Amino acid sequence: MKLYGNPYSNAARRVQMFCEECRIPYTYQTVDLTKGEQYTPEYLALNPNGKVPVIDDDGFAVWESQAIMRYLADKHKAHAWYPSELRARTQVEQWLDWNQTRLGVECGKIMFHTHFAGDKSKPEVIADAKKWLTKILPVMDGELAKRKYLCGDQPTLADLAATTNIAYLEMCKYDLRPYPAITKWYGDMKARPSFTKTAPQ
Ligand SMILES: N[C@@H](CCC(=O)N[C@@H](CS)C(=O)NCC(=O)O)C(=O)O
Repeated sequence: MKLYGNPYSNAARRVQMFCEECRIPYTYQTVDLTKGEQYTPEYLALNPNGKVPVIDDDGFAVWESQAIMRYLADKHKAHAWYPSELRARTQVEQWLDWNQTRLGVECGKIMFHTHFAGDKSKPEVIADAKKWLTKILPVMDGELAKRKYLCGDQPTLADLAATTNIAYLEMCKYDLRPYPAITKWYGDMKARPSFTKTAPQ
């Protein structure tokens, strides 16, 4: 399987972390987003969105990081990461959706306007995202105060996905100290070899 990603992409990183966690064999193809490699006809044939990640699994292309994770988890029967029991799976789905539609949106804005937008950086977008995070992060902190990981005693796909978004906040020197349960959880996730292995150099 070929994974097309970029080390600074939170979305690509969560897929790579999952491959590392489950020892799923993959070759990593770096897509240079600054050179527009995501818009070449060859790349767009794999992912018409012009974004990373995408996988090419023996001719089967899948894009959207969390869809890729689900596909790989089912394919490799990684039930601990993506349970088959209905309610346990639904909790993972719930946090994955929350990650994409709530947490990730604001973390992405902060990361882009802090590190990538250059002279197009908009401080007002960062300020607005930070305002939203004061509503979003307490939800996560409150739930993590009740259990070690988002869905229980063991990490799941949801923890990997959220970790790469919180890592964006750390790269932007966002102060997580007001959220002790997130801080503790993030420390645990960072201690995993899959986090170190996938860190941008
Ligand atoms: N929802 C998508 C997000 C993909 C995405 O936005 N990727 C960014 C990097 S994190 C990208 O490739 N940006 C390049 C561009 O927009 O030109 C996923 O989870 O896979």
